[in-house]
Amino acid sequence: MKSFWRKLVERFTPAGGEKVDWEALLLEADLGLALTDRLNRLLEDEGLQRKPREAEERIREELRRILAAEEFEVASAERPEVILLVGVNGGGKTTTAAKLAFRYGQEGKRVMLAAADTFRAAAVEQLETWARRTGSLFVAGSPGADPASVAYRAHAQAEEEKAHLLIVDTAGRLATKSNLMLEAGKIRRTLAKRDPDAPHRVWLVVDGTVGTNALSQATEFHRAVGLSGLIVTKLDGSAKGGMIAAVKEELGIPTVFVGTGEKVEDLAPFDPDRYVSTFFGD
Ligand SMILES: Nc1nc2c(ncn2[C@@H]2O[C@H](COP(=O)(O)OP(=O)(O)O)[C@@H](O)[C@H]2O)c(=O)[nH]1
Ligand SMILES: [Mg+2]
Repeated sequence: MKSFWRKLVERFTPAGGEKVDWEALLLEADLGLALTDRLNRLLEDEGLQRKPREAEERIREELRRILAAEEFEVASAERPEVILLVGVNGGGKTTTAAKLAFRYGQEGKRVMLAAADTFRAAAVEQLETWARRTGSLFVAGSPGADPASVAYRAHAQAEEEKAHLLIVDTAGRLATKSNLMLEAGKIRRTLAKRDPDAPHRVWLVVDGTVGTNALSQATEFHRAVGLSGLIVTKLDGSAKGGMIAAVKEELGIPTVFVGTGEKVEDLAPFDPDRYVSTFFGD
């Protein structure tokens, strides 16, 4: 995330000391309608609209409050902990699956990657390569197989091989969102047949550069599959990252990790303090 906040403040502060157009500024920062509206009213109620420094401090305080940290530890349970990664194509699911495998592998966990994408051979190969590089176990279905059946079989194998963590990468047969959501829902229900607690986490992977479009993706996927967290990728680019606060405010879904590059190490647990500092370009 680059510092864009200062530029926005300049852009929305009229010459001659009139009041800053906070509403336009906050929307431009990708905070979404609901949060923008609430923050704007807050500034108004507290008489801070003409006090840019105090207003900024107040927004900062509010963002910190919204974004309380969410820790995720892989339990050393009897049965594998299952993470289901969902999202639209190109968002970074497969890369994120690899990054998570690398991260938990480093922590000494036995990780299995499952390619529940049986329609594009290249996608399966992509994940298999990552599995080899990260020293993870790997399961894929035969071409054309039902993704849910692949997930089911992967879970059985993860249990047999005593994996601590099973990461299920998904993709749709047709690249439409409704198809992706239907398939993700089916995978979710199928995994629950093997273990009523599985999947333990359903994380939506979104490209941070799409701005508040991430909020509509999260809304739709949440309705269809039920999300427990968000992973925002490509924050090394031009993304403003405001949607992280918007998604938490509107849907109550926390961001658990952020992606900051294409390498396996480029994944960090979401850190609200760091996020807020970066957001304001400190
Ligand atoms: N710069 C950058 N690129 C990323 C990041 N995460 C994924 N990518 C790239 O985004 C593209 C799509 O990623 P992929 O994992 O195949 O997306 P999927 O279709 O959701 O599985 C690839 O070229 C990745 O290298 C990130 O955090 N930063
Ligand atoms: Mg993929």
